[in-house]
Amino acid sequence: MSERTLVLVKPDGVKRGLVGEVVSRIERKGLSLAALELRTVERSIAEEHYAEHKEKPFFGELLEFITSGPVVAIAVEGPRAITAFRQLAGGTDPVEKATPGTLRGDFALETQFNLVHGSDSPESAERELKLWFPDL
Ligand code: IDP
Repeated sequence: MSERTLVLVKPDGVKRGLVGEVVSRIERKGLSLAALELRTVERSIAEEHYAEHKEKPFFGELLEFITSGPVVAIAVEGPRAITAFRQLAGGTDPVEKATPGTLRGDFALETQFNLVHGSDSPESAERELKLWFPDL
């Protein structure tokens, strides 16, 4: 059974030229791309995207960061795509939680600048895909 998940290459990943690396790992895993777009995020979309973190102390910085430059938004499709991409990404803290071999484990050092986003559940995936790709 196929499912879809929302992946973002965050502004740090785009600035560092790591879009190809992220897309390559998604494709090598066997997942496919249902939609892909380079986009600078409006603040309102960023706020909705990260609504669950509204009360967190890092919310302000997170919004500044995610709107600081273009991101690449990707609708990724395949069997267990949500979990499959979370495994490719690695844990949120790229040093303590993400292991080498994962995107964050291989390419990131700071929790905020952790390169990629991936939806964390079927409910989040549905909500986030509607927000980023309403016509998909
Ligand atoms: P996830 O991206 O692995 O699902 P979440 O806990 O949903 O992790 O956090 C969303 C994003 O917020 C993280 O990817 C990271 O960029 C940022 N973030 C999370 N925790 C912190 C923190 O303690 N300080 C700064 N930024 C954080």
